[in-house]
Amino acid sequence: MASYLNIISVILIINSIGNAVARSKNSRMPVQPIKLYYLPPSPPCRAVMMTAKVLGLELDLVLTNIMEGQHMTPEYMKMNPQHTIPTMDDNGFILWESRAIMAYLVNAYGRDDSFYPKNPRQRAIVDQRLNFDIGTLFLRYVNLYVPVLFKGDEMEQENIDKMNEALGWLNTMLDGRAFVAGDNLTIADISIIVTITNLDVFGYDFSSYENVVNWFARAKKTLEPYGYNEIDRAGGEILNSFLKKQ
Ligand SMILES: N[C@@H](CCC(=O)N[C@@H](CS)C(=O)NCC(=O)O)C(=O)O
Repeated sequence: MASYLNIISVILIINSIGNAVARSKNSRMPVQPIKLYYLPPSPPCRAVMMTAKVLGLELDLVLTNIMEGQHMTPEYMKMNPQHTIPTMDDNGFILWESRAIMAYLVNAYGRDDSFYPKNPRQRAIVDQRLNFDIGTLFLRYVNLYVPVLFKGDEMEQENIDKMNEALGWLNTMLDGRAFVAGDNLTIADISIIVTITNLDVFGYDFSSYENVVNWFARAKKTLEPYGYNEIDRAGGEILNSFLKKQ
């Protein structure tokens, strides 16, 4: 009887180890909801939030009002000395820079690599688009609109020309492609759509960039089930209300 029970308990132990291995292989879910320090209108926060939705990840959103200095407290600066939002805390792993956070989320929790391909050449194209956004497209949007948003200045022609030049480059990158880095949505689309949403909500005319217009419609539709309207559009509308106050 005793040996029979021993055999049963050995079988149960082997079974439970097997189940644990199977779970950890398939689940790829965070130990606890990932904390995201954010503010709804912030463009990089919106990109991270949509990425989490695309991946089916629950976020523990921590409202951080940078207008009230909530990012300048000693606790916040200890976590992120650069005091920017978004900042992510995944069970003690702290990361800032939205594009790095998006890549991490796909690498750590994506069911597959489609949103950030592992293939070196495909990934390089996604990285090129992400770098184009941070260093050129979004930067030129910032240079164009920040003086308008926060100082009430008129848009400067030189900044409009630079914005249009960047939109022209994006238009060319989209030649023959459904999405910015290929045939399917990647984190590069999510990063870039936030920039284009702001331009659209602010009424900036980019209708002559046909590929951009068609891609924008396609990417919006693809992201609709993942909070495009509630997160991205709504955030852009908040920024637009700042613009209208001028
Ligand atoms: N490149 C960064 C930009 C982050 C950033 O500048 N966020 C703004 C809000 S949209 C911010 O935190 N501003 C406050 C500060 O820099 O002190 C990213 O993509 O995460």
